[in-house]
Amino acid sequence: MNLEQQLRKYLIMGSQDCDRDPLSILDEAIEGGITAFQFREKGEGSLQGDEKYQLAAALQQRCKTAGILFIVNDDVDLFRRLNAEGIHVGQSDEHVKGIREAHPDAVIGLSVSDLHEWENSPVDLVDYLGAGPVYPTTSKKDANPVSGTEWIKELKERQPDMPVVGIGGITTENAHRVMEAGASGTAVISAITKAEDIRKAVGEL
Ligand code: TZP
Ligand code: MG
Repeated sequence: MNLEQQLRKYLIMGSQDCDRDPLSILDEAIEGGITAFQFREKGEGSLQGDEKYQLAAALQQRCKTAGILFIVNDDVDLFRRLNAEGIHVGQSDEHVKGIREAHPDAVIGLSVSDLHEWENSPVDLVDYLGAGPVYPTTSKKDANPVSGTEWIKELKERQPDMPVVGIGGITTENAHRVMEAGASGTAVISAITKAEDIRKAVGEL
């Protein structure tokens, strides 16, 4: 699988997103057919320190066994300590240039919410872009204004060869619109973590 294919069904999750054991949620999502996983331990109720590390390491092991791309959100130290395949950063996170210099082979993802962010980002140094929030989301308290699927189209016009994943408020119902706009994949939290039947939800995405 190339990176674009790996980004197709992208689960983002931390313990704060889970009403039950994160490992069993990940297992069910893997059975359902996710292709990438991002460990995003962040916000109210999230784990810190060794608890965070232990959970990340356990989730990473599951991904390794299943052959699924494992990406760490934000935390460059954790990414290094785990020797993870990839890191996803936002606009305010540690600068992409330094990460790229130290880790030439890492998969680096960058969030861009609007043209101003895109113009001011080192987009040539990253491997994929996260575009959104495409729709309103309740999973991220400080989310930017909704960008709609138009933003994905615009990014693909500007950088046709750059894989883009849509993020924010994506459900089994609207995921097709994100793909039709040119995205390589859909990155979701609640559509999977809050699904009654996780395997089915991943299949429908
Ligand atoms: N970044 C932009 S929106 C978002 C993140 C991490 C949250 C996505 O969660 P959900 O539940 O899929 O809307
Ligand atoms: Mg961030």
